[in-house]
Amino acid sequence: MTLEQRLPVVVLISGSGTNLQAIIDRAGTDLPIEIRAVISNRPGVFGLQRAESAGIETAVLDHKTFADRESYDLALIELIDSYQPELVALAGFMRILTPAFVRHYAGRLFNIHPSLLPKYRGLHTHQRALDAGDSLHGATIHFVTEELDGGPLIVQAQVPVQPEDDADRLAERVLQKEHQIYPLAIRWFAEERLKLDEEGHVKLDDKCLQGPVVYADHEPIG
Ligand code: NHR
Ligand code: GAR
Repeated sequence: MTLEQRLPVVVLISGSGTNLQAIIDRAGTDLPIEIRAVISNRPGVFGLQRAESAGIETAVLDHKTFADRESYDLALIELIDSYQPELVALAGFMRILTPAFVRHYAGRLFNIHPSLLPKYRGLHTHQRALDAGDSLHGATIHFVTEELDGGPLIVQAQVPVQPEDDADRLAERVLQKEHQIYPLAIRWFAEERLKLDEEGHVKLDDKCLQGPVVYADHEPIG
């Protein structure tokens, strides 16, 4: 894909949408994507305003108005597919997705998770890293599979833990790195350099990754 031939993307959010903002900003420069829609499961979140300000279509599909996860996810699939995306990016999306949903978007569903996976799947990752006394923390972009936060890893950014850190301070520095690695992984995918093969191996430039691409704290990302 070139800047003239943009990859259609749908972004799913639940909150503030700073990762969404980073993607929007880069789509205005070096990221060959077209954000077709931003969808939130929570009404009224700030990320929806960010999308509107950028002239991007928004939709809310409130999980509270559905009887169960299966019917919610079926409606979500229908909504997403109406925009015909080639990539669906979870950016602070806080609902666990059903196997049927994940299978439908196999190989074209990304998530950003605020830990150095496979450490700390699930929630409250910053506090858990602090409680464990870790000296390194960070964030990971991965392909989503049925296994929660267990899908194939693409890229990680490391963030050293500082002695004075609490969960909020640490989260803030991790978030800055998230804003760098998410557009990077999306760019690789849009440029068709990044793929998930049939066996579930991540390929970058036709080479099988043995683990995620890792950016240490002092390295420029990209
Ligand atoms: N779905 C699948 N199948 N696989 C993954 O890897 C997923 C996923 C859905 C979301 C993001 C994930 C994260 O990066 C993600 C990865 C929400 C929860 C959660 O427990 C856990 C992990 C993630 C997102 N959600 C609660 C639920 O009952 C609701 C919590 C809330 O609303 O605040 O869905 O961390
Ligand atoms: C980010 O730190 C993201 O990694 C995390 O939520 C934050 C969303 O921030 N995601 C999860 O915890 C997924 N369960 P944002 O809305 O400002 O992008």
